[in-house]
Amino acid sequence: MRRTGAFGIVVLAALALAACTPGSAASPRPAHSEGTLVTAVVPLPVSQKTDASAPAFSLDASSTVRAHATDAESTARVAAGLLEAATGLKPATGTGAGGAHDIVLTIVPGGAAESYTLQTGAHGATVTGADEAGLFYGVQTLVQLLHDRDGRWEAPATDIADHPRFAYRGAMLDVARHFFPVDVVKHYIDGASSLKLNILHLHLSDDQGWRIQIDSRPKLTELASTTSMSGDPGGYYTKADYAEIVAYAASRHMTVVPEIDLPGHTHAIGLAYPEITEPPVVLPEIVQWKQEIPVEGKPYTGFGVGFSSLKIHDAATYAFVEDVVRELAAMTPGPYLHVGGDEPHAVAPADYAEFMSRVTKIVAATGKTPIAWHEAGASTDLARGTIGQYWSYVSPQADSAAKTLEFAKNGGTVIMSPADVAYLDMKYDESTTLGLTWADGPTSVERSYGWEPTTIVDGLSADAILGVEAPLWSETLRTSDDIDVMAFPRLASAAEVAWSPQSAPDGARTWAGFRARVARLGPLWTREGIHYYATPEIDWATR
Ligand code: TNX
Repeated sequence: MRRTGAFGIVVLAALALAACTPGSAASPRPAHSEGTLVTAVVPLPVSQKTDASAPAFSLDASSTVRAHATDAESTARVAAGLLEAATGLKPATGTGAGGAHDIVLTIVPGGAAESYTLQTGAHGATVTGADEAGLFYGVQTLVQLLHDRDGRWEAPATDIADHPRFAYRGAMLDVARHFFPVDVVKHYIDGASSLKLNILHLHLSDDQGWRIQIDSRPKLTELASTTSMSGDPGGYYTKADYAEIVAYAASRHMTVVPEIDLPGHTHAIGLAYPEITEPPVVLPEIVQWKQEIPVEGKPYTGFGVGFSSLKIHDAATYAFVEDVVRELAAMTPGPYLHVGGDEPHAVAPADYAEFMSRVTKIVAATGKTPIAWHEAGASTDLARGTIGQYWSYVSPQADSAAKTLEFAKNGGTVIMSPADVAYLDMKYDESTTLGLTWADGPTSVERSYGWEPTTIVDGLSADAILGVEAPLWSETLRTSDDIDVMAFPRLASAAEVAWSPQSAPDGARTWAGFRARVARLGPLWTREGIHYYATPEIDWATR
C-alpha cells in the first residue's frame, strides 16, 4: 500500500507547477502587533514569566558574552557568533562580572541534562546551564527573544526555566538521493540546532548513490558515489569532510548518526561490488507507475524503491558489512549507528530477519547501539537494545505497530518519525513544487504540529520512546534553499513535539499558540539566511 503511494507521488511531483515561495520574499501578510508575542520562543519552554512593565534587556555595541566557568568559554564564542548572525552586532567575549548589556554564561551542574535558566532585564542577561548543551540552548532562546525595537535589539524582561521532554531530538538529511556538500550540511545544523534538536541523522547510502569514504572498500567512492537521482552529479564525504561535519555538529550540541541502508536500498553498492548484490527485482509497481526500471550494473536515477538486496547467504556480504561498520564506528564519536532495514521488498522475510539479526550484532560488537527502521522488528533476534525508528502513520498501517513493539520487548527504545506528520519531504499543499505526497500528503504545518508521540503505538510505554525525528528525503531536492523551504517551518513543529511539555497553560501548547510564536521566527530566519516557506497558514511577523 505504501509502495503504491510512494510511486504515485512521483507523478504528482512532476505535474505540480506553482512555486514554494521562500520566506525572504516580502510576506503578503501584515506584521503581528508586538504585545505578548515578543516573548515568543519555539520550542515552547517549560516555564516562562514575563514582566511587560519591567525594563527590557538590550544588546548593543558594548555587549560582551562573559563565561563564568572554563567550560562555558567555547559556548561563549559560539554565542557571540549566533548573536552576530541574528542581529549584525558583534559582541566581544570575556570573563568577569557582567554589566547591563552583557550576557553572562554559567554552568551549574546538577540539573536535568540539557536544562537551562535564562533571566533578562535591566541587569543584563544571565544564562545558567546544567551542562554546556543547556547553556547553548539558553543562548538560542535569548537569540529568539531579541527583536528590533525601533533600531535597538531588545529582549523583554523574562525569567525562563527549561529542559527537554525527550533525549533524542533528530533531523534526518538524505544525502544519498542528492548529495549535499559540507557547507550545506553545516547550514542545516545551524537551523536545526537553533530549534534545540540534538541529532543529525545522515542517510549516507541508497540505490542512487553511496556518500562516505571507506578505505577498505575504495570502489564505493570510486564508482558507487558518482551517481544521483535524475542523473544529477554524485559526490561523497571524505573522512576529513565527515570529521568536519561531526565537529561542527558537536559545537552546536548535535550528535551525528550515520546510516548505511541495508539490505535493500543497495543498488549503488552493486556498481562497486556486484559480487555481493542480487540482480534487481522488477516490482510490478515500478512498471505500473512508469518508473525507471533498475538494471544490474547501471546507475539507478529514478524514484523506485524496494528492488535491491544484498546477497543474504554469502560470507562476502558480511565481510563487506563488517568493513563498513568498523570504519564508520571508528569515525563516529556518537553512540549510534543506523543500519536502515526499510522497504525490504526484494528480500524473503526469513532472509531479511536473519540479515537484520546479524547486522545489528555486527554493530553492537563495535560498542555502538544499532538503530533500524521499524521493519526490522520482524526479527525476534536483533542485538539486545537495538533502537527502532517508526515511520508508519499516526494511525499505524499494516503490522508496523507489532514490529515496533518488538524493539521494546528486546530491551530497546523507539524513535518516532510518523511519515504523515514528520516527513519534511511531503508537499505543504497541492501548489508546492518540491516534495512528494505519498504519506497521506500534502502535510500542512498545522498537521506537522498536531501529534503526540506516546499515543501512536498501543502498548508502547512512554518510557520506551527515546524521542522524535523529522526525516528529509531528497528525491526532489537539489539545493540548500530546497532543503530550507521544505524543513522550515515544519522542523520547528517536530522540535516542539520533541522538546516541549505535552500540555501548557493558556493554550500555549496548541496549534494556535504555536502558530503565533513561530510567526516571530520568520524575520530571524531571514536574517540568518534560512529560506523558509512563508506559508499562508501563518501570519508572519515582519521584524
Ligand atoms: C520512504 S520511509 C522511504 C525512503 C523514501 C521516502 C520518500 C522510509 C524509511 N523509506 O526511501 O525516500 O519514502 O518520502
